[in-house]
Amino acid sequence: MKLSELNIYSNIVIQCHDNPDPDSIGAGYALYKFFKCQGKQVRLIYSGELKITKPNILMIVEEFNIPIEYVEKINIEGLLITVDCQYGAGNVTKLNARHIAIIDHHQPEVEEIDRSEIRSFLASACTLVWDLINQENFNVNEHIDVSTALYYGLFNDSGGFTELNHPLDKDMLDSLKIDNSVIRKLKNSVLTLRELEIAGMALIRHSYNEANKFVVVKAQECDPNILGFISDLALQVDSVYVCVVYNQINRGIKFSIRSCDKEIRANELAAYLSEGIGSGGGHVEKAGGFISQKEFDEKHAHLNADEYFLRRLTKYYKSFDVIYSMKDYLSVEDMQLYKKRVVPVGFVPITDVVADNTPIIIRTLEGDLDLLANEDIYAMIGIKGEVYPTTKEKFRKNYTILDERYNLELEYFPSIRNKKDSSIIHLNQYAKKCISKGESYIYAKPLKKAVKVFTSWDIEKYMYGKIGDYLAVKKDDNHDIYVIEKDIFSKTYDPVIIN
Ligand SMILES: [Mn+2]
Repeated sequence: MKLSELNIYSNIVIQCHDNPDPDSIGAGYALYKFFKCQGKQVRLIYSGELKITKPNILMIVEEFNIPIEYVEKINIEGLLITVDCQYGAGNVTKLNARHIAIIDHHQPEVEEIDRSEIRSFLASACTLVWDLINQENFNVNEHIDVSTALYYGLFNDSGGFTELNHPLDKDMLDSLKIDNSVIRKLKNSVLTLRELEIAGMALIRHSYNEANKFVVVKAQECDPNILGFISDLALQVDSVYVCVVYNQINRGIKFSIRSCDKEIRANELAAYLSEGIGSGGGHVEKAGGFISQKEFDEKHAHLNADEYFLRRLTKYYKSFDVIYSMKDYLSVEDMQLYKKRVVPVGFVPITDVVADNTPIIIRTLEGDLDLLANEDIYAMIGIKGEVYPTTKEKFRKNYTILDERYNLELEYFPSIRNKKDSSIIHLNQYAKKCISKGESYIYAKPLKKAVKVFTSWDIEKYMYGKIGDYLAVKKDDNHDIYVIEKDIFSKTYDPVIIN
């Protein structure tokens, strides 16, 4: 859905979820400003049993004169947009309205609303609104109150930016021009004395697993930031390598994860714990997620949340093998020989898009890559938008250039951020096709159990292979072990049939 599609309405009411948080208010306020500038009649409202009392929320509302109104059940003329929530869902009072739109970043809960934009992969509703108003050429940075509110919304929903995962979240964070003095005040007005007590009580009642050295902590209802605060503390315990801190709020379970174990990535564990019932992600050491109560009740009705986390974690630890490529020997006896197919991939010589010696970030769905641009680096772009740098010399030796644009329909096409001037270069405008010259052979087998491979070129970070992905080893180098994703494998390799 595009915001311009909503232009047919002259009366627009934007509704935050009940008991609104900074994300809902930030996203709602940005929409409010956007539609106001289009000359619409706009109201920003919330409903429910409770009026806002949290100190940081009162502060942001006051600081920017955000015209948010508390309403009881009312009838809506014109269009109603629910933001950071879905019309008809449990966390938002259902108001009488004939025309409805949804803008949200949680798991889809309602189906019957046509006009909806739900992107569950984003860390905040603020990011989604930022993207939507950008597409309408509305420059948020001309409204410092709006950009600061968006910033604070993402801050709040992502454990203080530690649980960011998607490149769009990072793009917004990098590009917002904000009022730092306000943010400083807000960051230091998060805890109430009551919440300090909640943190203390939560830590007293932890469940510790000795065998795997993880701890699960349940907190009472509190701001999501407190979960991060509690987990940071718990991880510092000498015998705790991984911790999960959660609480139950009306529509689900919010959790925060920390890990200092190199074989356990917090973001991956977050995705595992919420698989099929919510969403989760973040960084290697810090991550978080959300589980929808409805999905949880449907799939795990017999468990309480504590039992669920303890069981799921134990299952996780049993779910994978670990391979250290440099020292482990991999038998190829049960593996099949494959030849790499000649598929066009994309490439961009880095200095075609930024000046020599510029510090840059290459941003992809898989994460950020820090580089210093020089004439010798070519960015190769794979069929799923994955980027791997190569040298000019290797490129010339191994690839033939095709004079065609490399166009892929991706959720996020790789981009480059110039760290000197913060400009963004969208690589889809520059990528060209090339094909590999040589022949390449591997032994591979589909995984029956998940695996974590510490490859020979990165001993700090492992490659994760899910069941169904392929474990591969180069035919001519038995220490070059790695994982190939199922989709990529089927599009890239053919079995070699030996008669
Ligand atoms: Mn949110």
